[in-house]
Amino acid sequence: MIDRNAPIYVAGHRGLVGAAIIRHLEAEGFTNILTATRDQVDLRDQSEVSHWFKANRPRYVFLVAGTVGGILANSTRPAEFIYDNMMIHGTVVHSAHESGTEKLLYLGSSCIYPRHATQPITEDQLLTGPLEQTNEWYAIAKIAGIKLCQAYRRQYGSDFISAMPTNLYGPGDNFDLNSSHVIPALIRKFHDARVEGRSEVEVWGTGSAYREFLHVDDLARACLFLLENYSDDSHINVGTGVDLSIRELAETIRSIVHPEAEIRWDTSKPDGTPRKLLDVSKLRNLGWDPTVTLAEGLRDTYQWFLDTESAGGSLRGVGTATSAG
Ligand code: GFB
Repeated sequence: MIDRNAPIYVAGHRGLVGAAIIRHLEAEGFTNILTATRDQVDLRDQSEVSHWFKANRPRYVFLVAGTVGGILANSTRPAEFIYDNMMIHGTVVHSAHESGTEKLLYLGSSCIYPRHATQPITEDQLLTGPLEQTNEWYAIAKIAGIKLCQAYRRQYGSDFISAMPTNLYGPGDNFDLNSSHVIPALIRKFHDARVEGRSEVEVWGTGSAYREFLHVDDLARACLFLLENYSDDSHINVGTGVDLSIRELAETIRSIVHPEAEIRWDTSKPDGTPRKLLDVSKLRNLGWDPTVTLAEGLRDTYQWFLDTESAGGSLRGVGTATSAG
């Protein structure tokens, strides 16, 4: 077990994932959690990051910062997605090495795998075929992050590990329709239609794409579990091992938020990758399993949306260069 008093840095603490990791670390009794806002450190700037690491010397690091977004943001903002993420991965990994960080966990994404990967996707399918075009910029940056960790491990013996989560959702998500992922987008669309007395809700694509979803609190548990129990050159998948079609997802969210609504499919919008179900046997064999079902997680996320909206809080997440999840 990691010493609960050791300095542990969460890069990206205001994002969906980072905020969930902070909640989990606090619940686990960590007393020395380090964070830095974008005003304090621009994670794309090597000199700022090096300076911060030298001053704070974290013993452990969760590298969960990045510019993130759904299918539309990925396809329309390719420069931000590749530049911000490549820079952030590079500066943080390098500074962690320079300042003697004992262990670092880097978080990637299931979009690193080829568009036509064999399902469920095992870790060894990385770099075996062409990527999905709607998110290849982000995927290339995420693959570079894995390779960075491997390179520092090989050349310097750094204990830097990589976890590849499936699609995430949960409290603290981004509900802005131009940049969000599908779950917050559909919660927002069905909710707004109900409140405004509309019965028709537009959902993108054909509904035939399949996606696997992991609640962010489960991901946070998995991240700490891996930091404490995993040390290897190879990245490791993190998911539930179960997926569903976007049509089934839309119907499930409709039943929770606005059961009378009718769904209209906007087929001018892309489906993206047809399926990306992760093979999670490697993680299961280490003894980790998710705990939140999709039905529970969707209810919990909708409740968070309602509570935050009525309290006047932010529903836009933090899709910026230092703090997204
Ligand atoms: O969540 P999403 O944007 O991410 O879209 P991806 C998942 C599926 O939901 C796609 C459909 O088939 C979308 O067409 N969808 C339906 C919608 N209605 C909506 C809507 O209103 N908003 C959104 N956003 N989708 C992202 C990647 O891909 O997943 C990233 O772009 C990253 O690189 C992330 O890997 C986890 O799964 O398609």
